[in-house]
Amino acid sequence: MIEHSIEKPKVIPMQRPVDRLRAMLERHRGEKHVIAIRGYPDPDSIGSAMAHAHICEHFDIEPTVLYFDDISHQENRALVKKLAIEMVRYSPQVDLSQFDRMAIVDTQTLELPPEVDRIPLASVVDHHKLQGESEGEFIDIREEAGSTASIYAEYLAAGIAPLDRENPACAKLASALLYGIRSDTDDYLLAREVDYRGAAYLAQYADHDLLISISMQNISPRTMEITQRAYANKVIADTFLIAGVGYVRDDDRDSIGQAADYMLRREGIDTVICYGIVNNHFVDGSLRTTSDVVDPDRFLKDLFGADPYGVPYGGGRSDKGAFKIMLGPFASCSDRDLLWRVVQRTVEDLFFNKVGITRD
Ligand SMILES: [Mn+2]
Repeated sequence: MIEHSIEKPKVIPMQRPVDRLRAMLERHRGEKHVIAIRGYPDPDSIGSAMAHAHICEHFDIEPTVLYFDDISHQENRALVKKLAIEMVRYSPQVDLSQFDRMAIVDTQTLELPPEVDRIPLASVVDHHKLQGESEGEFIDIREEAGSTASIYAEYLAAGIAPLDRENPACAKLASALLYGIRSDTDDYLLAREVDYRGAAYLAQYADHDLLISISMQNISPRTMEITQRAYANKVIADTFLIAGVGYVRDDDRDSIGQAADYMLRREGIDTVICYGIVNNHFVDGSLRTTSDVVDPDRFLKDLFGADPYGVPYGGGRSDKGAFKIMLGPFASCSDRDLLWRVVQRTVEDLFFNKVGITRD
């Protein structure tokens, strides 16, 4: 008889992320934390920040949600207004010395003003591609999640800070998170298990009439006009479509992405890049793809490279990406048409070169 010596497997206690988050927040009871939203607030980052604030309050931590760029999409403005979300727009007048720690949601890389960057990092919760080592006491980065809101829904479902059906603030929070999941997963087309689980939990608490009224926001005339310009300027190469929309005001920056969404629906097209000069200062663009072979993150990093500090001009996730290139002193060019033509020509050249098609 052969005896197998059976080694007992070592039991390594696997701590769930929610337990690690709880332990981190326990350590900081009584503090003031700032929750930073990087870039333009979108439903996912807004909902996640609200959830983080709600959880902080449960641990006797006073939260402040801080954002840096204007809320430009009309749906996002409706979200903030209808949910009466309290957020502070950053300005040098905001007294940052009052904050003990900072949490960042829906991003890992901080492009924050240095005075904000100095605040010790308590947590990083995100679903974008891992950007290398993040420092922070608590880190939960899950590329398999369709939204950061789904990760926060998981914490809430695990009971870290209970939701109360009778409390209107909880209904608003659940609605915001649900909206974040829906928005980042393109109406659940890209949703994975964690997103559906989060949505199923939140659905019990959300205000569904409110959600409908937010989604019914109309397309602004300016977005339609920018989409029209994109359509007029489009260049099609194989299954790619690239369209420059010229000069765009800062407030309408989101229209570039919306124009790209719209163009992607054209039959025979699987990848779209729309771009324009925003606020007279930078080239801003959006990439949308349904292609199996185009990885927006790699595509944009290859296309535009990085600045002298190694920070890439663009990046993204599986189905979309964005880029931003400062014009620097070129912004002062007195001939706006000429400047636009230079930008357009350069972006198109880089693009055609990358996809291996020669311009005729
Ligand atoms: Mn997100």
